[in-house]
Amino acid sequence: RRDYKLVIVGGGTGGTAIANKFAKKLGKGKVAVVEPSETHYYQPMFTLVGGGIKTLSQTASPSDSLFPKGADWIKDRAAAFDATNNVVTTENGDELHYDYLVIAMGIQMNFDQIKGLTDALDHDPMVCSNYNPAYVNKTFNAINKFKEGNAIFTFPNSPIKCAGAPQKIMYLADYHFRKMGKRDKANILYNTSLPVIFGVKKYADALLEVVKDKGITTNFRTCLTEIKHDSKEAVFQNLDTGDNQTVKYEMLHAVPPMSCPDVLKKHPDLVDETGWVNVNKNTLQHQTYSNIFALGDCTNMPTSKTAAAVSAQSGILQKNLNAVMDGKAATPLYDGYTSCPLITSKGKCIMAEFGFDGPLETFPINQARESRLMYHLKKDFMPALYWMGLVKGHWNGPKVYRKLFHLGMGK
Ligand code: FAD
Ligand code: UQ1
Repeated sequence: RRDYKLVIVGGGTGGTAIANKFAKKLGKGKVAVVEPSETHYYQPMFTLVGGGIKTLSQTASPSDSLFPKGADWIKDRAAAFDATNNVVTTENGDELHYDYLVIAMGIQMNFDQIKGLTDALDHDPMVCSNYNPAYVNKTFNAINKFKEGNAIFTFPNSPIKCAGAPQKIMYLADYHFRKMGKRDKANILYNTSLPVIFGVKKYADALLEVVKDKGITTNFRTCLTEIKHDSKEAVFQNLDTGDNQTVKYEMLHAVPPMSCPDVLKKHPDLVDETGWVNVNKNTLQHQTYSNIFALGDCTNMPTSKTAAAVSAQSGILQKNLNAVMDGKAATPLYDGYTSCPLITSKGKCIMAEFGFDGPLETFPINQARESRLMYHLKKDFMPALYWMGLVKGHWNGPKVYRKLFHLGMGK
């Protein structure tokens, strides 16, 4: 049995940021971070690795180097939660007792829910996925090896993190095919389970122009259900009619179905009926347990799951957890801020930024337009903002700059 003032479960983007915000204030040995992985990946860069613009090693850093000195790193997985008695039990059987708990466990990849997908990822060099560091290097290899035929990019039938990533890699593939003189040999298909290309109309309208200009075919409500890599075939289900269609592929970039981690889902008092950690979307406080907060991909907040969202959430969680520790109430501060830098080619980016109610753009320009400056912001500036700002607990999102650029007017 170990006693802590604050236990943080998950030491990825959100958990590391919160650990750094509280370790000094609460003192040595008062904060524990439960995180099994020795390597922390800057996942937003996976798109650029798949697109041959950055390397996998540039995305990785030892978890240890990011955690605060005064906190205890419990290198293990949380296995069970007893929220009534304030205990987290790890797989090794450690019982961590807490006064306050922060859940930041991210989103679970369910590759095995698509028949034949793991097998294809392990054995077919032309089937790839930017959603796992073990497969991300396959993406650029497949783009390079591509000769002719269908290049298929999929979007699963579930919420996912970074909803733009399944199409960003398609635009980078289109760029490389053109550069290598084989674009006319490629039939690029975007097969998405969604009924739209993007959830926010302003950016969806812009992206529909992008796919039209590039000659890409979009198939909506079209869900990958099986890969038969021996015959280079993929099976897609039309989610409206239920009809199945088998399509030949030359290369296929797959995005797995995702869910809240199973360990959380088995606790009905922690998750809502849709299976995500049940927090107040404006305060980040748990709906049932006032000493529990959550942030990031594992939560039920109705906004797009991104590191950019975690940045805004981390500042609000800090304020509200501090208030609750001081015996005060949490304040509704979160507007759903999230951002998705939609790379539309090498050197071009649509910087989507929005909240619960629509666009929340930082810069005083129309961000639905493709921009070279935004591309460099994403490629060259965001990594430093992530490593030195966000995970170290110093970056709470661009809201102050948005206010400044808009001179106090607007949202
Ligand atoms: P994570 O950072 O994933 O951390 C969750 C942690 O919990 C992990 O370290 C995991 O090991 C740990 N964990 C899981 N289970 C347990 C357990 N049982 N016990 C203890 N620990 C556990 N975001 C952007 O803002 N911009 C982008 O352009 C962008 N592009 C992306 C492209 C790709 C291909 C991917 C994969 C992601 C992208 N993202 C992007 C999304 C972004 O990386 C995530 O939204 C963000 O990292 C979420 O932070 P988190 O703390 O919720 O989860
Ligand atoms: C952001 O804050 C962030 O976290 C560091 C990202 O993660 C990689 C982002 O991609 C973006 C776009 C933001 C938002 C920040 C600005 C300056 C628009």
